[in-house]
Amino acid sequence: MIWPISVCYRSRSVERTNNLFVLDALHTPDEPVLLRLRCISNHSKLFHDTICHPKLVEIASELIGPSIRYINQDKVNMKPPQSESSVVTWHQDWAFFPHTNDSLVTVCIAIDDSTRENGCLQVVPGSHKGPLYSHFKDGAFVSAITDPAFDPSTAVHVEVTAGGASFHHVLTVHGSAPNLSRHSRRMLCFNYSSTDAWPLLGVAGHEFTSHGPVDWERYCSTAVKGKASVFPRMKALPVCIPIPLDSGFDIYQHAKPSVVNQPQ
Ligand SMILES: O=C(O)CCC(=O)C(=O)O
Repeated sequence: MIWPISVCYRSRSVERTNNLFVLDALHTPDEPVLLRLRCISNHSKLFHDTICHPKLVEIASELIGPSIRYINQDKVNMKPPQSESSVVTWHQDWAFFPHTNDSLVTVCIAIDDSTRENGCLQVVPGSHKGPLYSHFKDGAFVSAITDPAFDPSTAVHVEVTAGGASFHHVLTVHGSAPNLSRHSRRMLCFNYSSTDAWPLLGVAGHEFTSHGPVDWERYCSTAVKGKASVFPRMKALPVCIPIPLDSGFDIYQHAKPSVVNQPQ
C-alpha cells in the first residue's frame, strides 16, 4: 500500500490534535509523531477506494446483510515504537454510534504485522451479545468503559500479519495495549452498517463530525452495496447517546488508570 505521505506531511504545520490528526505528546514540526489520521477517506482517494473495495464489502455484506454503507468514522491508528501513549482503552463502538439496529461491523486491516509486542487489537469473545457497558464518568462521555462490573480477563489478542484483516461486531468490547516494541503498528479501521440501520446521531458528513443532520445525499454517498433504505429496521437494544463529550474527546487521552483497567 502506498502511504499517504502528502497527508502526513501536512501534520508538520499542526500544533494541536484536530479533525484530521491526533498528535502524540512528543509531536514536533521537525519530528511528527501521529497517533491517528481521522476520516482519511475524505483526504485520500486511495483510502476511499480501499473502503469501497469489493472484497472488503463482500465480506462485510456476508456478516451484516446485502445492502451496506460505510460510516464516516474511518481512521488509521498508528502506534509509534516504544510508545506508552498508544493504549486504546476498552470500549464498544456501539456506545459511540448507536443505530436503530446492530447490523454493524468494524474491520481492522493491519498495515504492519500486528503482534502482542506492538499492541495488537484485543477483543473480549462473546461480548457482542451485550451488555452495553457505561462509557460515562461524572456525567460525561469519556470514550472508555468505566463500568466496574466489566471484566477484561477473558480478552484475547488478535495477531494479524500485514495485509490481513479482522472483523468484529459493533458491540464487541475491544482495546489494545501500548506498543513497547521497536516497530510501529499501523492499522486501518473501517465501519460498515446495513443500510436499514439508521444512525441515531444523524448521518455524519464528509467534513467529519460524529453528529450530523439526517441528509439523504450524504447517506447515499456512503452506500457501497445494494440499496439505500428509508425504512429503518428497529431492534430493541440498549443504547446511549455519547454526550456531553468529556473535553479533549479522544480515545487515547483517557488511557489512564483512573478511568478503567487498561488492556495489558
Ligand atoms: O488501534 C487499535 O488497536 C484499536 C482501534 C479501535 O478500537 C478504535 O480506534 O476504535
